[in-house]
Amino acid sequence: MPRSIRVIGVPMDLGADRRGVDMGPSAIRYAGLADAFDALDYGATDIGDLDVVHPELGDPDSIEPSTGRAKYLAEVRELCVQLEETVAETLADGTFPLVLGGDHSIAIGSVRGSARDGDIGVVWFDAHGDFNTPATTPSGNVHGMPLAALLGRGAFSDVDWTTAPINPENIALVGVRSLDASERKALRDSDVTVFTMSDIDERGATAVTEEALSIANAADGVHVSLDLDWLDPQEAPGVGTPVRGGVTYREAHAAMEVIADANLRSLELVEVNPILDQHNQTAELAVELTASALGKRIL
Ligand code: NNH
Ligand code: MN
Ligand code: MN
Ligand code: MN
Repeated sequence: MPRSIRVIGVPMDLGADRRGVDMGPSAIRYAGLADAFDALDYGATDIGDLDVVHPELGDPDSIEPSTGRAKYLAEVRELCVQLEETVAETLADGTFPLVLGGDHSIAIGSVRGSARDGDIGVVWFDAHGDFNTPATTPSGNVHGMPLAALLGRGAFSDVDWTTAPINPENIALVGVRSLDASERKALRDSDVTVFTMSDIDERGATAVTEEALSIANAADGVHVSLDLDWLDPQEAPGVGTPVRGGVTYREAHAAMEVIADANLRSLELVEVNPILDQHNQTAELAVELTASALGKRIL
């Protein structure tokens, strides 16, 4: 990957019910992101935050999908178009996009941007499947749907997210432990590979991440999308939808050290919610895991 990083903040909370995740980019910066780059010998430029409309100014139902519901779809889509542009431009300039969320709906923009001029795969670290569609979602929250949107599933074709920028055979989900019933069925019927927490229990975080990377290995590299709720809530309490039984601190670092050896094209960290956090520990963890993914070693 290039030795120069561009940090892109996305203070988005329209895709999730819990307000506060819009402060994620600020909390991650405050936790010492810039210093982490210095220690790694990376050049980094922070371009600040993209513009996200406030929930009070948007209309959750301005777009009614042909089937089901997706709250703030118009606003999420507009932001994702902006983010897609920014990520594609960052890559075209020969720099590495590091996207700070915000809720996970922003991955629609980051992945589309990363895939625009390249053939890429995706490794998605998450407690959840993020594979709902407007028809199957129990919540109406787009942050539970980005993978489905990226594959043009369900009513997402209504808003031109039709052409799949990525191949389901090049997508691996890692750390899953919470699936809604119809989401589970859709995943089982898809070509997406799912590594559950049981796989990590049995084979270890390193082996599972290596296999996930071999699945996501495409000609132009891998996009890694890291939802902090992938970790156990004891390590990462500052997330909107915590699920017990996640990876430990050490397992998370071990997985990121495997990522560091891969052909990494773009990276995003999402769902850090400072309002629900304890002393910014989840944001600090996000910084540490970023450093590990970018090559930081103990010795
Ligand atoms: N599956 C639930 C939904 O679709 C929760 C999704 N929440 C997440 N996903 N944080 O990563 O609403
Ligand atoms: Mn806000
Ligand atoms: Mn997610
Ligand atoms: Mn999640």
